[in-house]
Amino acid sequence: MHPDLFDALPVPQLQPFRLDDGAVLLRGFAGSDDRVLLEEVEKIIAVAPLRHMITPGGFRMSVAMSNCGQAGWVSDPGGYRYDAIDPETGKPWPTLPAVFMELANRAARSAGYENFIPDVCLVNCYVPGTRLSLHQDKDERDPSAPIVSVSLGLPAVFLFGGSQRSIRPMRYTLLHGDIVVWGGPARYHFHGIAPLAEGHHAIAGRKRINLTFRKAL
Ligand code: MD3
Ligand code: FE
Repeated sequence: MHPDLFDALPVPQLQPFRLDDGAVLLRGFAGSDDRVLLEEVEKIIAVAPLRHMITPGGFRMSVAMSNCGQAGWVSDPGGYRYDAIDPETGKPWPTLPAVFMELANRAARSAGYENFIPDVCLVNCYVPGTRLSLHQDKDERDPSAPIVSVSLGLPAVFLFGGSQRSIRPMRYTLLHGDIVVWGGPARYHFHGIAPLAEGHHAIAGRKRINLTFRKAL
């Protein structure tokens, strides 16, 4: 059997795995919604194209990004912000698809967060070689709301550090269909993605898509 055929098999849902205080890994939680999710991503990026944003330090980000929802996360030489208008198109971001909302809400509930209603979904697109250096997510208004992240396509090595950059990160492989709910103290920990390895995924092809659902406004 060609190894890619395994990618199409459903991932069994294991026990929720505690990564840290407030951080829960739900293996394969999005596995049965994968095709619909990727179709919705295609529709989003047809309206709000993937782009490499520029950091406030002047560097072009390795990850290609887009957003949907009431606002989108944007970076430019002026800084980071959530903006209701996509600066590339001058138009509002596409709306959050119902299947996105429902999945994020169910995942948050499984991790103990009732009534999680995200207003933003950041879409990250990785190809082999793409990386995301260690950072904290601090641009969201409500610190009590978790972030829900959904991994699709090629596997990635997730780097999970601590409250200071100097703490050496743990490494976890995130697979197609995995969801992580980040709340509690872990919500503000440093994290990143190691350079994506070469590969091909049966459904997503030569890329990894990460969706992060946030209550940003
Ligand atoms: C831990 N994305 O978009 S998802 C990001 O795979 C981001 O694209 C990575 O970091 C990716 O900001 C990692 C997992 C994740 C997302 C948000 C977090 C982990 C987090 C916020 C706080 C702590
Ligand atoms: Fe992040």
